[in-house]
Amino acid sequence: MATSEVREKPKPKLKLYSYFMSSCAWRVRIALHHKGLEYEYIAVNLVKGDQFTSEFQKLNPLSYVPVLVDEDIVIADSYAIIMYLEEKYPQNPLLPQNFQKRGLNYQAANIVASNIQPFQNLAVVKYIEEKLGSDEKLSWAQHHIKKGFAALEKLLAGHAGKYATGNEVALADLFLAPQIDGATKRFNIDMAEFPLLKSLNDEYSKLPAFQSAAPEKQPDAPDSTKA
Ligand SMILES: N[C@@H](CCC(=O)N[C@@H](CS)C(=O)NCC(=O)O)C(=O)O
Repeated sequence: MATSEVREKPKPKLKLYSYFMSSCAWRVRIALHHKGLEYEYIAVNLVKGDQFTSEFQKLNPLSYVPVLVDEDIVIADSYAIIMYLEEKYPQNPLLPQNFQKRGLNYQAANIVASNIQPFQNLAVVKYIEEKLGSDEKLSWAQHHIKKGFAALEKLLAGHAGKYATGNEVALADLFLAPQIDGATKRFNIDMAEFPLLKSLNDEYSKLPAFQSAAPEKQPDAPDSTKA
């Protein structure tokens, strides 16, 4: 090879279809960084409607990010992707050995995934805003976030350490960090009402895997978010 020739870095085999602001994609980005897995970032602009293209719908007929492609395996849904990664790439595990802690992780992650985020998803809040106005949109999202956060505070009390279920990062933490960030930045939730969750979030902000996965660090984040 001539010295002037530049050898291109081979592309990583994992591909993540993501949007910088998506809390669901953010969960998976944390898992990938936590496990030290390199991946190619493929931006899907949810505001422009890239999720509705026929090309993307071949990957996820529900038209949601995230989608992970691992060679010929395609998986949509953050929970499914993270469980897949946990089983296929067991380094830096996300599920504790202790069964009670494991169960708590499933429950806490699902409170975010099933009982909070779906109520504040882009398409849902857009629909509420169109039908009922922007005040209603905000109070709708706040109601569901606060209900879920109040349950999480009670559920995790007595189990949390530095992180949600002890002193090791686990599944629940991947769901909590993006949810708390979005709640404060997008929906004006005052975390003083939820001191345990707030203290967990302070710890997440110190961790490199969480920092690298943050929206403003993503290739599709506008420069205005990168200050
Ligand atoms: N249960 C799915 C939910 C996926 C989801 O709601 N994704 C949102 C972003 S966080 C999305 O793509 N929204 C696009 C839209 O509402 O059109 C998961 O956890 O991945």
